[in-house]
Amino acid sequence: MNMKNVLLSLCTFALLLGLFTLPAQAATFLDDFNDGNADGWDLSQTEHPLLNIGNWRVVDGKLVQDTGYDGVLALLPNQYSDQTDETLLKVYGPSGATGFVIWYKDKTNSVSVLVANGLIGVAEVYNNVWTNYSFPVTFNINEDRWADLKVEANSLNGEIKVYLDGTYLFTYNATAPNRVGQTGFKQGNAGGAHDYISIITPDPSPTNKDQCKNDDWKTYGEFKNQGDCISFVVTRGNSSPAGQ
Ligand SMILES: [Ca+2]
Repeated sequence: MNMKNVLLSLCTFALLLGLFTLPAQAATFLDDFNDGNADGWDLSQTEHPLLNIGNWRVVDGKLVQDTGYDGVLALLPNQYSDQTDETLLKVYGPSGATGFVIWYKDKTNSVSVLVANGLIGVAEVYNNVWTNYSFPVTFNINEDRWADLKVEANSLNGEIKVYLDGTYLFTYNATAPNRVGQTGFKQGNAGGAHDYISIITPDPSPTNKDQCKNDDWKTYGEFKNQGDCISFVVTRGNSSPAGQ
């Protein structure tokens, strides 16, 4: 065995033992539907008790749905916790609503942020108990315009920050403990269209002090020491990592 192979073997052995801990990286998912299909999406889910799954299809590089039913879903298969989601959407008149569903566990556990005529509605569902919140916005459904909706969801403290066309509007404080699940679109009434979606997931953050111990704080790539990591956890994310 020559030296190169020895080194390679040592590296492989070290990797197997988990001696090398690489910082977790932020990731981005993007679909602009310009390939003409919705491959990878689950278009068979709905919150509607009559199980109307809608009529999702890609038209001219946009994902559209307009059956007139409520709680029609288009879901991605991955599980997300912390996330920044952005989409360019159009709401269909005279009654449509469309936007994001996040932390979707099943039809009795999720949070959704939908744009409708003159408002953005948040619905938090925990074990089939609904909490609804409505924020008024200047959005006339009859203007037939496209709008950029962005949602920043913090799974540690439950804060969901909502932006429309690049302007911060409000923060909804989720209280339900379920803060991980699928992400996708949710529509009601006349439905609407989505030109693209992007989902940015940040470096995962620790949620338990034990995740900071035994040098595990190093794996997050954002703390200067174990104490910094623990401080982040006990303040539920309000104490930013010292490295940022
Ligand atoms: Ca598109």
